[in-house]
Amino acid sequence: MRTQVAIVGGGPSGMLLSMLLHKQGIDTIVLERRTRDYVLARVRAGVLETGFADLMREAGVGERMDREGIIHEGASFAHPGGQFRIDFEKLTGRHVMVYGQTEVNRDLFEAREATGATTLFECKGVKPRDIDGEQPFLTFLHGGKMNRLDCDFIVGCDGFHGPCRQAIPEEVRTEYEKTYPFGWLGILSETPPIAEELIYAASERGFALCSMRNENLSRYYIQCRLSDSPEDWDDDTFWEELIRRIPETAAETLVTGPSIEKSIAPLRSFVCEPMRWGKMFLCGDAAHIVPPTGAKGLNTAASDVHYLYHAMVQHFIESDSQGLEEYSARALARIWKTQRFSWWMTNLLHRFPEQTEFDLKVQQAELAFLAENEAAQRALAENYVGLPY
Ligand code: RFL
Ligand code: PHB
Repeated sequence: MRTQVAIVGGGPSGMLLSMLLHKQGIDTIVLERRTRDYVLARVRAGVLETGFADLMREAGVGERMDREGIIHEGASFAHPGGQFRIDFEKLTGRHVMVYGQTEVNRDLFEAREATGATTLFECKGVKPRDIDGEQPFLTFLHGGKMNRLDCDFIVGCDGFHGPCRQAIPEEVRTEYEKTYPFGWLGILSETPPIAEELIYAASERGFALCSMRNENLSRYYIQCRLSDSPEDWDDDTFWEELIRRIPETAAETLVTGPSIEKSIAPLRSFVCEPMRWGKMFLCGDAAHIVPPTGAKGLNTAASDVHYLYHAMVQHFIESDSQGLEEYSARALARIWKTQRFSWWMTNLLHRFPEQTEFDLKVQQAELAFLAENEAAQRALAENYVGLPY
């Protein structure tokens, strides 16, 4: 088998990149470890920056998103001192869109299938080879036999646990990591959302977030201990705890119901440098992870895709490799700003086990400042709607 760009991973990064390249006549093959159904069942991100939505449109996959996605012009922030709204549209002239990652992936799968391009599911033991040579290739088990895929470039869109980052020699790879002493317990329920906009709540009992997917599908999160498991939290206990963490006026409108999904995600900040080695490039969670507080994981994956897509087009169509040479540095410059914002939002809104009385007072003062200061609100809003590419 041979292709121009071999993409490892059929998550949103891999599928979006493959569709954009296909539109430009650049051939790709996507290798995915899981089944199609498994990938589509993973409940993850819900908030898309305008830049992400624009890329979906450019890839020719934006129609359902534009029909069913919900525009959010602001979000609410609650804390023990009160509640305030940040008006993204007024402060930045921009907004975000609520449209689930599951739907993004479904649209991308269906569009790619319609092109007839090859996506191989259930590929085992994918291994990038000769990435610092002239002829990179991948080996993998599929359909009961070993296969070889030759290509011009490999793109690792294989998420945090994938094999591509590990293929960069340890002596050239630097990994920056921060783990947080808590996780997020998330549930999905077929109930109407509590409010029209998201509510981020920094309560004395810990963080809570009220989000949504559509008018009859709600997504809620609460900060939990790392040692907790979803079985420790039956639905009633979850709703009781959520109610204690959100403002009373909001709690009065909460419609509870059985959860249809429940999972715990640990919080982590992580960056791998460089994001290119020889003929292999990393995109999305394969190279970086943010804590979900700023809703930036999927959106940062999209900015990588943007830079790499344009660099590939420049290479294959204009025979100019400068964009590829600059990819890692350009992507990392934006990633670090997003890392800073996600880390800051996480510190602002969570309770930390080691927090001193001084730390708490500073946190409260920061929330009070944000509640009343337009410049501070604008800084949050500009990051939340997405920094320019
Ligand atoms: P993914 O989605 O992890 O996809 C990687 C794909 O690679 C496959 N793979 C392999 N394929 C072949 N061979 C191998 N050896 C392989 N190993 C792995 C995997 O099966 C998978 O299909 O990475 P990608 O495409 O870079 O996308 C990143 C996003 O999924 C992620 O950043 C977001 O979900 C993060 N995130 C959020 N991001 C946002 O922008 N806004 C949000 O509101 C938001 N909320 C969230 C989130 C992540 C969460 N969790 C569960 C971590 C909320 C949560 C709870
Ligand atoms: C979500 O709806 O899953 C979501 C929304 C906002 C975040 C994180 C997750 O900051």
